[in-house]
Amino acid sequence: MPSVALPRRAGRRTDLGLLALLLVAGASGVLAFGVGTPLPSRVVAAVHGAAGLGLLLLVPWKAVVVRRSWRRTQGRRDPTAAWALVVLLGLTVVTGVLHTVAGTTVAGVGVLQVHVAAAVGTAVLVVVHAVGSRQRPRRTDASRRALLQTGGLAVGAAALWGAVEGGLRLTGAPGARRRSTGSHERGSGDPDAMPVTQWFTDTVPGDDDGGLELVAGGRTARLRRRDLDRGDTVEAVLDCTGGWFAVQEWRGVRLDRLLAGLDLPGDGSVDVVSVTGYRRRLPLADAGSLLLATHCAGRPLSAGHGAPVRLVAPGRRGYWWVKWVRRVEVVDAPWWLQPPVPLQ
Ligand code: HEM
Ligand code: HEM
Ligand SMILES: Nc1nc2c(c(=O)[nH]1)N[C@H]1C(S)=C(S)[C@@H](COP(=O)(O)O)O[C@H]1N2
Ligand SMILES: [Mo]
Repeated sequence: MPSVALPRRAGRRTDLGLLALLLVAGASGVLAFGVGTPLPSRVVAAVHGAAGLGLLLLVPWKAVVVRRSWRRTQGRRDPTAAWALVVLLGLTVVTGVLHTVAGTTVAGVGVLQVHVAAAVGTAVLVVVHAVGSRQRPRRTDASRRALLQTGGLAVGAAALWGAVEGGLRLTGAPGARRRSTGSHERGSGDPDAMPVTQWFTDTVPGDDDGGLELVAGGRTARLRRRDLDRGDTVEAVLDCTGGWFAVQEWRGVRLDRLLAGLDLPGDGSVDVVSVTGYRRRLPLADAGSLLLATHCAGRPLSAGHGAPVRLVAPGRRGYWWVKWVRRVEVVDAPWWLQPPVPLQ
């Protein structure tokens, strides 16, 4: 190709802009499942919303790239993968906004579950698409002009996010009352109205009153349910990554009180294991804020919500709140030595 030709791949910056926004949206989306405390979750959700909405700003430019590509290839390329990408990304954005504006389920479908599934599909297809089209960064991408364009895109994305937030407040849509994580309120103070949620494939077990095994320093103690209701109470937010939250008063025994007097490692962890095998490992240093709860809102836990006893982990997302706890074991291993999310 002669050197006087136009840049062979004009529209590169548009594509790289899309790629950057997708990377930020994907990373912040994953991060969103890991944060539960107000400030970090607000920042992550805002960055995520801005990056996701910012994609829309590039649609007019991308349309030029797409039209030119079609003219050039004249139907010689199979468009299926490109169309699948358009559809999946569209579904991702629409479900993201729908969850933000309206709530956790729409016509019985968990909007956020669809959102995450569509996002994963988008990620796979965009890698195939980007690798296939070989759109690489160049040295000139760090030019003053390119930096200004990047800044403009970031400002535009933030403005779009701000406009959505403002719109929610003006219209009083449910989204105006959502939590810092983006979750919508469901059944606060009323456990019967709170959803019963399993992380992945776990199921509510049948009646089990084998009690609780407490394993520490090579010794095992067996505790009955009534040994665990020691009147310690805490008000805490159960915030499910499915997109809902509830504030409840939980009652039972604080973990540090349960472990008092035992021979404990200085910086160990505690494995909290369900009768179903579902498990999470938490730092022993958190024991003062963790509760093994037998009651919620003054009533014994229902089977669905974790009877006879469940973990209450304030500030952590719902998947840490192990239900139907059968064993609590103090271990030397660090808490992060476990799958980042449960596997069942
Ligand atoms: C945000 C998601 C994206 C969507 C929905 C999308 C969609 C499309 C579509 C429909 C086409 C025209 C059909 C085709 O040539 O395959 C196209 C062309 C193209 N895309 Fe994307 N794209 C996206 C992101 C990207 C990214 C991240 C890159 C690279 C970093 C990229 C690079 C290209 C290139 C180079 C072409 C032109 C190919 C040619 O001229 O023949 N796209 N894109
Ligand atoms: C291709 C990747 C993704 C894109 C383009 C995307 C896009 C979006 C958009 C546009 C919104 C609405 C923002 C608003 O209206 O303010 C949203 C919300 C949300 N997304 Fe994503 N998303 C992606 C991946 C993910 C992933 C992987 C997760 C979680 C694992 C996730 C979790 C969420 C959550 C929790 C919200 C609600 C945030 C809030 O209400 O403020 N997203 N997403
Ligand atoms: N054993 C077990 N505990 C579990 C789960 C599970 O699937 N199995 N799901 C977790 C998730 S994802 C959430 S959001 C909360 C939901 O608690 P709830 O059903 O009482 O509302 O329980 C957590 N504890
Ligand atoms: Mo959850």
